Amino acid sequence: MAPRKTATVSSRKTSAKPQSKQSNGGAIADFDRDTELKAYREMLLIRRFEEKAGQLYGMGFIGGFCHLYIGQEAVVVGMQFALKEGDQVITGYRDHGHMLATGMNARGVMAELTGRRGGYSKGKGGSMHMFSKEKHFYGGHGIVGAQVSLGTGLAFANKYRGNDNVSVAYFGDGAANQGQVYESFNMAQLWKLPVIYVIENNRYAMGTSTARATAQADFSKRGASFGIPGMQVDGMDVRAVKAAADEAIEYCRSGKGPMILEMLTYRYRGHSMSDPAKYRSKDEVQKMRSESDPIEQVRLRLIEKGWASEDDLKSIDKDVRDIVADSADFAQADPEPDVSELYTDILL
Ligand SMILES: Cc1ncc(C[n+]2csc(CCOP(=O)(O)OP(=O)(O)O)c2C)c(N)n1
Ligand SMILES: [Mg+2]
Repeated sequence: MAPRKTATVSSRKTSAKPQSKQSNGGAIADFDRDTELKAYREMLLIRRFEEKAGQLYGMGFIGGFCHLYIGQEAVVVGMQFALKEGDQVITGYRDHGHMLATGMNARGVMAELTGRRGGYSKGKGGSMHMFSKEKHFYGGHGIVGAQVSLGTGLAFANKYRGNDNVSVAYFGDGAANQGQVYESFNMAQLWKLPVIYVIENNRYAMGTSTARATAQADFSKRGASFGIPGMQVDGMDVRAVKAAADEAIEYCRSGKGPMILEMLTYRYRGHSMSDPAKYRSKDEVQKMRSESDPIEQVRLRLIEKGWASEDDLKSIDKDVRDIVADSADFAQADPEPDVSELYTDILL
């Protein structure tokens, strides 16, 4: 079946965006039909979930900060495809996608956003503070860069215990300029810790572009003085992410130490829900959406290869929308925590 006329995303190996390059030889994982469908479903779940969270925020159901991940879905889904049970994930405040990708359920995440009992932190944490030991998700951190040293600590624990788990510490281009990142790099390389540093370079730290804030804009080289290898990856192509993740995980799991993966990606929405977005043009955002969208790339391949019909994809979209609608209903109906919970789950 021919691709839809409105779609302009190319299904070539790499997307057409200007910063798109990959230094691991541009490796692209070979996805079979089931894997493409899984990637489509999982990225779509994150996208629809985030759209709904944005709506609920606008309606006043979600308070405080809320940072949406829309546009960056291929990074976390591609990485997660390469991990095994027991590997840990930690990230910053733009974290809902990471939670869903690790398998945390939509109800628990949405109910946490609305501050309800059924939320992952019993309604007491909110968007930036959710955890799941069961799914090996260690947060959700509002302090820029904090997760880098904590993620390094997770790797230290793995090494100390002698298991073969790796930890993945996600952080942004802005966080990459933070001092504790380099203290962590030093220790990780010194002790050959199994940690993958995933720098999600979405080109902006709040309203500041990397061009204005970054002396070394090739973030894959940020570990060079410690001897930590890095790769620059097309973070809009889930197959490129998976290929790079496979390489990094093999390297880390075999005891060689940390690795950096710089994911070239883009966020479509503002930094947070209260961002007037005056630092970039609408055209820039539109160009990324129409030329490099990670979900549209998969959709086109599925159609072009005859692996799915428009109806098949509509039915996936319906399933996903149902999950998200159910989570939103739950998140509005579930009660808020009881006042007696004010003094539980805290360190005194
Ligand atoms: C230590 C610290 N400094 C400043 C802030 C305010 N702040 C929140 S997000 C952010 C930008 C970080 O950008 P980046 O690391 O690129 O991540 P992105 O938001 O693009 O995902 C800043 C400066 C903070 N939360 N913590
Ligand atoms: Mg950024």
